[in-house]
Amino acid sequence: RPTFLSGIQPSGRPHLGNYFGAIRQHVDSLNEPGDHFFFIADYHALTTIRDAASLRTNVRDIAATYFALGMDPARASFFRQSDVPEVTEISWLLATCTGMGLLERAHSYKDKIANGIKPSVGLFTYPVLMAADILAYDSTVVPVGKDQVQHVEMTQDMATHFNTRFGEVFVRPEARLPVRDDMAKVPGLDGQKMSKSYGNDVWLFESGKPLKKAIGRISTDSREPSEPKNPDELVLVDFLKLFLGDEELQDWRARILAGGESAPGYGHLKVRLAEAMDEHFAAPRAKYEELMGDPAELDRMLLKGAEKARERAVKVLDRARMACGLR
Ligand code: AQP
Repeated sequence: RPTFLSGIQPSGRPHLGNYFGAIRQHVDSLNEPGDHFFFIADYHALTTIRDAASLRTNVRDIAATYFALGMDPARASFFRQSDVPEVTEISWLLATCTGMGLLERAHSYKDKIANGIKPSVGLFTYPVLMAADILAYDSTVVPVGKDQVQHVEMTQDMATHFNTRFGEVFVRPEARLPVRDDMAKVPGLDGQKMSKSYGNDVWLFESGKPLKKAIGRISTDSREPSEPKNPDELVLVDFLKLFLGDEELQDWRARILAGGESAPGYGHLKVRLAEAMDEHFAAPRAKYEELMGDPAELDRMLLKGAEKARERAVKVLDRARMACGLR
């Protein structure tokens, strides 16, 4: 019986990349038989959020977003990472078997450094805590976006290192990407990977004027609409692909490619994108707003979700402690 597990950081409001790369897959996976664990990675978020009130608000924001988008607490344990403190102990056990070289190869760490982010030790050891998150529940399927695949592979390595030393304790997980490649790595407004920490993201429930403003920032060039263009080179078309039906998308693509009188300008495409996105999220946005009105209920739902998760993690930690001689 498979165990699905994934997490999301409450490091800001979830963006379109989080939605298409992760949240949607998580909600869809509830239709597959198995056990389902999804969590809000608040320990991880401490590497970037240093303010208690913001962290609490962000956690509720992510919870309301998931519940509004169809996360069903009757079918999944949806919880706060820090409500299962066993993962921090598992993380230590894994750290003692993990070579520095493995962590030094992490792309996400290297990209953040290259983007001028000053690293803490916590940011460096992030993949070890993530491995503990996955291994703590005997997870077998980890639905993530492309940027997280390397971290799941590192988890496999850590599980193997531990098991080789101490016996079969941890179950080896596999990453699962969205079927569509454009959803596995959603571009940001500047064409790079959409990421909260790069400031090129769009909140998935953005609407009205702020949405138009965000979409207005999608990078374009100064070519005239009448000039024929390759639609596959336009970031704007990458965004349209996420929201339009195939027939409409092919029509826009053909008109961009042909150029001339009937070719759409970038402004025209941006208006259509704002409209399609607004409409796509209209119903969950209303639900999200309603849920955000009752923070105590959100907290209660998260605590309830942690019960089953903790039960499972306690067992796995017990196994690991016994295997390495701590008991
Ligand atoms: N651009 C993206 N396209 C597809 N999937 C994405 N994910 C993130 N960005 C994209 C997926 O979202 C899930 C949760 O991500 P996270 O918030 O835990 O961490 P992250 O990957 O580090 O997301 P960000 O926005 O890039 O956050 P920062 O800037 O704080 O690091 C993961 O499954 C991820 O693959």
